[in-house]
Amino acid sequence: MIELHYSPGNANLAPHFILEDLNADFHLVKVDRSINAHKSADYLKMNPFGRIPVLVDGDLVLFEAAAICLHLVDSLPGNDLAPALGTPQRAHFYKWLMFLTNTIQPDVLVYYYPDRYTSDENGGAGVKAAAENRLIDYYTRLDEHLGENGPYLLGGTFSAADYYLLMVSRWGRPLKTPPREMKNLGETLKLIMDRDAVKRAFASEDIKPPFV
Ligand SMILES: N[C@@H](CCC(=O)N[C@@H](CS)C(=O)NCC(=O)O)C(=O)O
Repeated sequence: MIELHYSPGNANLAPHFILEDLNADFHLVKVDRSINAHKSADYLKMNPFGRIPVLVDGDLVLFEAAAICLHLVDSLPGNDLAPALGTPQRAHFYKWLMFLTNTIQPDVLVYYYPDRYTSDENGGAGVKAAAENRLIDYYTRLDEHLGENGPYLLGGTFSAADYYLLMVSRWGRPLKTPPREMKNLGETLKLIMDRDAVKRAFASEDIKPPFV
């Protein structure tokens, strides 16, 4: 059985949505962040970077949320969460997933942990403000894309990248212009949150509304 090591609302959410969507045989293993369990010797054997999530699938131990998502859509049978290999749509699927994980996700970390990104003890506020502006700009570009080519990242076709979009948009809740308030992105988030898989994942991670 697949194991997903998680902490509520962390980067495990997108893999969790996929597991729920595909009715996979899996269970959740909670990582107790209050005691830094993700820095324990046992956890570091699975992910030497001490980050959440980790997926264990038989002999395979995998970290990096986007890699886990790709592994799940590649390996779990009977799913249409990614376009066919080798097609232009598949290429766009990779593009959006990589944009979300390579561009938005790192700046979310800068926004939440600005002191890690400066050696100036008074520098955190400026680092955070700059990250906030970059994030709002990225979400705004996504909003424009969805206005022209929505309602999903791949147009009319829902994909696992949309689950990733919901995860990273949730993290934008405290921004001065949050993703939920953007016209097209806000509508897309509502559509994604209407899926049973999302409702089940939020419930089992004990995440309460407002979700975005
Ligand atoms: N690129 C990694 C980032 C994972 C990550 O930063 N996870 C956060 C939680 S959302 C974490 O483990 N934070 C704990 C820490 O930084 O000590 C991924 O996508 O899996």
